[in-house]
Amino acid sequence: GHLRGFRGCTVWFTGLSGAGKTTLSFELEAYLIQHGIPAYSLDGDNMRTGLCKDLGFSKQDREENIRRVAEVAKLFADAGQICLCSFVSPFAEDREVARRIHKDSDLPFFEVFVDTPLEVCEQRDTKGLYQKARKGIIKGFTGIDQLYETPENPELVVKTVNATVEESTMQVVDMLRENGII
Ligand code: GGZ
Repeated sequence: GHLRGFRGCTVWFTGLSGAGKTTLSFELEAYLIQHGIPAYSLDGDNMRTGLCKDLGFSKQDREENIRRVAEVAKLFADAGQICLCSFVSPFAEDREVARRIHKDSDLPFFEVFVDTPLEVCEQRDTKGLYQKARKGIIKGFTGIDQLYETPENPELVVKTVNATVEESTMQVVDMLRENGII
């Protein structure tokens, strides 16, 4: 569509399990909605239970997961939404595919690296997954026995250690303002 108040875009949060991606995305979604800006969050919980339920965590499956998510995000962005995607997305080439899918449709794409050290994520271990990965009960866990490729040129780096969720949220809001999205 061409007549709308807000330009849609995708904000892509990448980082380790437990880094705070979904927490940040939900806080940002609430902020945007409160300000009358349409926003919608995608994450493993709503994608891997439906559209991506045939996929696991091998490199190949993650690649396909990210591709599908990016195609869905593109549609939300094209519909004028700020689509907030929270996926570990550990591989740089998959994140580049997500970016390309948006660029090819002239839709703004912002990669946000939620930079929380592995030690902190493992300490938090909100879902007990790191413990299971350490014991070998879960195989191919990002940061333990599978790679996380640190983003080299993200639009924004958010460090969650020594920052409140509100502060981190405002960092992303400022980025959206500086880029004329809101
Ligand atoms: C990483 C895993 C794995 C493995 C299950 N590796 O903290 P969470 O629980 O909610 O976030 C993780 C989520 C990762 O799914 P994504 O769709 O974001 O992954 S990717 O972008 O790489 O496709 C974690 C849980 O699922 N989880 N097994 N092996 N995270």
